[in-house]
Parts: sequence; C-alpha cells; structure tokens
Amino acid sequence: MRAKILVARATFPDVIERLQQQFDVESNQEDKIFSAAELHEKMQGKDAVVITSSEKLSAEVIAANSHLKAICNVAVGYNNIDVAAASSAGIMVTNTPDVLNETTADYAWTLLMANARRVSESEHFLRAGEWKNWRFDQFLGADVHGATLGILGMGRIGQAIARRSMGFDMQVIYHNRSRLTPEQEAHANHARYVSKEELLRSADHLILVLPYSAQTHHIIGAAELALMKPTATLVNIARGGIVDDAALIAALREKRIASAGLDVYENEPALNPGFLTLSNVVLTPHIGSGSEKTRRAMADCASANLVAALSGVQPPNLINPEVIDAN
Ligand code: 8YV
Repeated sequence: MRAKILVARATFPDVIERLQQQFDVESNQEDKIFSAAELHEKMQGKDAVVITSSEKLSAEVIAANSHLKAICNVAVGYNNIDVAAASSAGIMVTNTPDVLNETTADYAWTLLMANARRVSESEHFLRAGEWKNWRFDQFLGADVHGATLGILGMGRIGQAIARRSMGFDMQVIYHNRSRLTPEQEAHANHARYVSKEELLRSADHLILVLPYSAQTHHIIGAAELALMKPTATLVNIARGGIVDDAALIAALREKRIASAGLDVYENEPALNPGFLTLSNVVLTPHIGSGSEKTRRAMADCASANLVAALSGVQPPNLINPEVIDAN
C-alpha cells in the first residue's frame, strides 16, 4: 500500500510530482499557514508530514498523532517541533542542514552591508522624491572594511559568515557554547573566541546565528544591548525570540545602537509595529535561505529524508536517532 503524506506548505510543483510517484500526497495549495488544529486534522491517516518552520508541532499535537512515522522539516532550525515529544512517540524528525549554509551566510552579509550603509533608509528617501541635492553628510554610514565583526553562534553558518570577512580585512571575534578547534578558527578568518560580554562591547557589527531554545530565549535583551557600542549594527538571520524585540526597538529608537538588519522576528509573520516606525532598520520577511538553488536543495533534502524514513532506512538528517535505537 502506498504511504500517505501531508506537505503542509506549497513547494515546487515538480517536487510534489516526484513525491506523487511514490506516495499519496495531500499538499497545501493555499497561501496560508495551517493552525495547530488544522494540522492535527490533516495529519489523520497520514504516515508522514513535511513542514517548514512556520508550522508548529507542539507536544500535545504530536502526542495526538503518534501514528506518524516521520516529521520532515524544510529548515535547519527545528524549534517549531517538540522533538522530545516526537521521540517519546517513536516519530523520526529530520531537518535540512548544510545545503543552506552558504546562501544564508551571503544573506547575513546582505543585511550587514545594507544596514551599515543605510541602503533601505536612503532608498525610501529617494522613492519619496525627497532627493533634491547631493550633500556631503547625506546618509553617512559605518565602514565595514577594517571593522571588528562579532558573531554570536559559531556553527556552520557562523563560520561561513566569518570566512567571507577576509576580503574586508576585518577582525573576527565570536562567542559560542563551545570553542572551535584552532584549525576551524584559522579557517574562519582567524576568529578569536571571547566572552559574550566582550563580544557585545567590542563588535562594530554583530551577527546573531544561534538556534532558538529555552537557553537562547532573549539572549539579546536590554542589558546586552546596553553593552554594545552606540555606533554598532546588529544583524539577526537566525530566529526571532533570541532577541527581545521590544528592547531592541527601544535601543534603536533612542539610538543606543546605530541600526539593525532583521530577517526574523519574535511572532513572525506578525511584526512588532514599533519596527515600522524606525528608519534605522532593514526589515525582510525571513528570506535568508531564499535563493532558487538553495530552496530547491532544501526541498530535495527534505524529500530524501522522507523517502528514507518511509522505506525503513535511516534518514540522512535524522535529529532523534534514539527513535531508531529504541527499535
Ligand atoms: C527556512 C530557516 O527557509 O532553515 C531554517 O532554519 O530559518 C529557513 O532557512 C524557513 O525557516 C522555512 O522553514
């Protein structure tokens, strides 16, 4: 009998067509995020579900769907899934690491540069027809070259970001749960491990690349922002919730830091309206991994995990191998 799967967010049609050759596929064709109740209803009778970080699978929903064999996330981050609950229910959980490292690192730099050189702010000014004269002091920004780049969270994406700084003659400092090996540090533009406090105090440009968890919730709040230089810029391409958005808005409004480039938010897609009143921010809708090539690679990676899980083979990106060990 063919396995039944739910693809909870629309993806490339040819990816769906390929899945349909092997499985009975129900796929979300609407431009909407399923609520927990809708997901629960649609997962009835399904063997596996493919989701993105927008779909939340709580312990409660997972416990009520213990018939699932696999939950395949099309994202590297998986804080949207209660993995412990999935493991207790014997459900495999997979993600899509590595394929997005370079594209996401590119995007961190996109936001850093746009932020430092006030690209959004000056474009709005131009589009509003306010550009009457070239002025010497118009939209003066911060230099990127020669500056100190701080990275909080030095996993694979953090290291890819650091490598790119070589061309800008930057000094790289980082803080991470664990220190990199000397070889990794050398490869990451000779990144220097520092305390979180020193990172905050010394970075001219600070990029956040941490996963979201109870431990990283609001890891950047009012106290941390207060340590940063008033000229510093902040970039978050990781997860909303690692930054206290209200505290960040206050710091930006009072110019306690210079600017922020944000791709993720605490309650996305809802935005704290305070952000929209600020000119010293660059705001984008969670598109860090959004190149054509990488989103395809992510869809293919999730498909490969799904096919393996439903064929009784260990998926290449299994997050909870204890599920297999238990059998
Ligand atoms: C995803 C991401 O595209 O991989 C992640 O963790 O944040 C993005 O690359 C997005 O979360 C949709 O799942």
